[in-house]
Amino acid sequence: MTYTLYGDPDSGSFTPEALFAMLDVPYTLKGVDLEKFEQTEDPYKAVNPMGKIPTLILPDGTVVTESAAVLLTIDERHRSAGLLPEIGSSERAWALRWIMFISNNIYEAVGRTDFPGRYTSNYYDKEAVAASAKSEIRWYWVLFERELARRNLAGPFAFGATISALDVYVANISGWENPIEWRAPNAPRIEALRQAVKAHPKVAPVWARHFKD
Ligand SMILES: N[C@@H](CCC(=O)N[C@@H](CS)C(=O)NCC(=O)O)C(=O)O
Repeated sequence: MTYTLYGDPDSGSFTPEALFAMLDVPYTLKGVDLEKFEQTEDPYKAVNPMGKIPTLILPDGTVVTESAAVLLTIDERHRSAGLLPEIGSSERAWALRWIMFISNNIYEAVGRTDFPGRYTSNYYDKEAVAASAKSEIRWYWVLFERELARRNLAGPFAFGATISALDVYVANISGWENPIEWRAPNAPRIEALRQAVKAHPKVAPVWARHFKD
């Protein structure tokens, strides 16, 4: 039995797919076409009643939803690969802080830009809902950019020269609502990190399946 991952191109399933590629761990990928709204229908709703991807099924059948939980589960089950710093270390606490920051704030706000109609009963408010979520997203990335600047490591990754699961997660989500024209001047460290993740030899083919830039 191997892992099963539910995902779609240009979605949050990039992170677990890239981590499995880095680890050389086999998994079965099951497509959930977001454009066809398959996430809102059975049989997928029976797997994840929230109707969102990614969802990871462990070899024993346990269902793991929520991108941060999926990422941490992969790290814990392949600990020797060092996808994140050692359990109990301060560096890991720093990584956990920003993984949760991205998951709780940025990924949440991306949902508001993608589906603004879910957040207002007034059809004419939809554009305003999406616009305010977009500026929130950018503000959150500026906060992370400032944090990278404060640490002032050589880069290109969050921990320096070595890629981590946090980098993969940042690269995954930082492209949404933020074209290169915004990223380059406003978040140059995040952009450098993103380009380094994209260029990682094991991640590059996964990137090509998901993203255009
Ligand atoms: N809190 C969830 C959010 C996942 C999420 O919003 N995924 C998007 C794709 S990137 C999705 O499935 N959207 C479909 C929908 O909301 O209908 C997580 O961290 O995994």
